[in-house]
Amino acid sequence: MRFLSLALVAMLSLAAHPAAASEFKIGSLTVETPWSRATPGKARSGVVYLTISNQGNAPDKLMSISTSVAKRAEIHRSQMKDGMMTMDSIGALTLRPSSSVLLRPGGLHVMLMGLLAPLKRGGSFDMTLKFEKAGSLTVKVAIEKIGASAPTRPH
Ligand SMILES: [Cu+2]
Repeated sequence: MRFLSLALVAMLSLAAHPAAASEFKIGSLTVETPWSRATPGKARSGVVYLTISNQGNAPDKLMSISTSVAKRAEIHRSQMKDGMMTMDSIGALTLRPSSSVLLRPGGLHVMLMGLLAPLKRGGSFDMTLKFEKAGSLTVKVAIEKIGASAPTRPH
């Protein structure tokens, strides 16, 4: 009986693990829940969303992004202009002290340009964020289904 309950606890913790929200830290910065969308066969671009929090008391900047799944990665901002959704590359992203920046559908996002292979649902890839002060941080990006509007959340 004791063995059985221990086995059950082990199984439950294994099951809970992949659903845990992903979090990556460097210095006073935390990157939460990086996620992307699966892409159809011939797509040349992809998108990544995440949240960056700066718990420190000095500003930092996200300077550049790189990943082995695409030739280039840029920070973009989507916005409505004259009734049309447009997006612009914004260069570096300022991270104010004691605040969070959300990259999410309809707003800021990381644009992957020149995808080298389709992004497959359920998979993941590494992406490296280079910050002006904190340095480089590699995060694991989870790939959700095509057209997903939010990451899969643990229940
Ligand atoms: Cu874009």
